[in-house]
Amino acid sequence: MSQSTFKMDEGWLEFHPDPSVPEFTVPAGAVDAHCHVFGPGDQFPYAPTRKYTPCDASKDQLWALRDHLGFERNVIVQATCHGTDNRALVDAVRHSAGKARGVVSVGRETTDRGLQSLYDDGVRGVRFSFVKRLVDVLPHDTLREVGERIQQFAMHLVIYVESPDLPELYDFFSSLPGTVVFDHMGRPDISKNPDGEEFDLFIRLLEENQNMWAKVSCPDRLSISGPPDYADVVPFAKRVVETFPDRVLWGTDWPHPNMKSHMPDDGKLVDYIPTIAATEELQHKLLVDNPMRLYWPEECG
Ligand code: 0GY
Repeated sequence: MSQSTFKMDEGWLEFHPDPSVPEFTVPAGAVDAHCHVFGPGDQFPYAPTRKYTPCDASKDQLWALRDHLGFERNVIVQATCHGTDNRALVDAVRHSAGKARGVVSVGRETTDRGLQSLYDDGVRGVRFSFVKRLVDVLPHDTLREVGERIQQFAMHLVIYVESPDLPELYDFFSSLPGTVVFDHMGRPDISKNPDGEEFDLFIRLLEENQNMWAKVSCPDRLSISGPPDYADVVPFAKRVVETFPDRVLWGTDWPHPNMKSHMPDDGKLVDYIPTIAATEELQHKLLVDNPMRLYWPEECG
């Protein structure tokens, strides 16, 4: 992969060059609701505040993966390596022929006019990270202010947080307006019991707040037992899918930033889906109905 101005971090794992064809056929109209584009850095520079420099991962490579896996649409999520400069993401969404939506990262300096312009480009959500290794400042105040301002545009919040930090953030998250989506099930500690105290708290958060959704993505990030079936993550994701069938989303997380243990085969990640959503009905909700309702409501009749 060519890369000139920016050199990817030492030891950076690049996305799988040749993912397998999945054995599981996703339903027609399926949405990959969590993926990223990186650069290309020469065209869309990485942020000076970034905590990592990835390999470039372009929109055309993302469309190729989408087609290879049998998906129809993407939700592209701003990663912290691009900070609040959403140009790479917006460029991808604009060139997607309506097949992608975006979730950006913005600061309080973004005006309502700026939010409107992002909405017009296909952006439907704003993401805030509470993962300490990825950000310099935890974004409570900005999140509250921006979270209130985006309601007028029918945009929603996306939050990235890790399970040890949930207890102290529980009340804050519960007070947020509108739809709130949690990345990767709030990153549970998979060495713990899926019916234990820690994961119960995440389940309770969604039970008590009907406005909250969860992405049952990234078994590769959470698993200790590892690929290809990520068996230890299954009971966690299955519990979320079966408890909240109308409030779950799934995504590849391509190009899998910051993976240290291995690089997943995206085809095998698709084969993981029926292990957490066992029936056709659950699969359809997870991959089509739910993401369409959140990201393309105008097509839902
Ligand atoms: C992810 C995972 C990570 C990174 C980011 O915004 C990001 O930089 O999302 C991570 O390092 O856990 O959600 O794809």
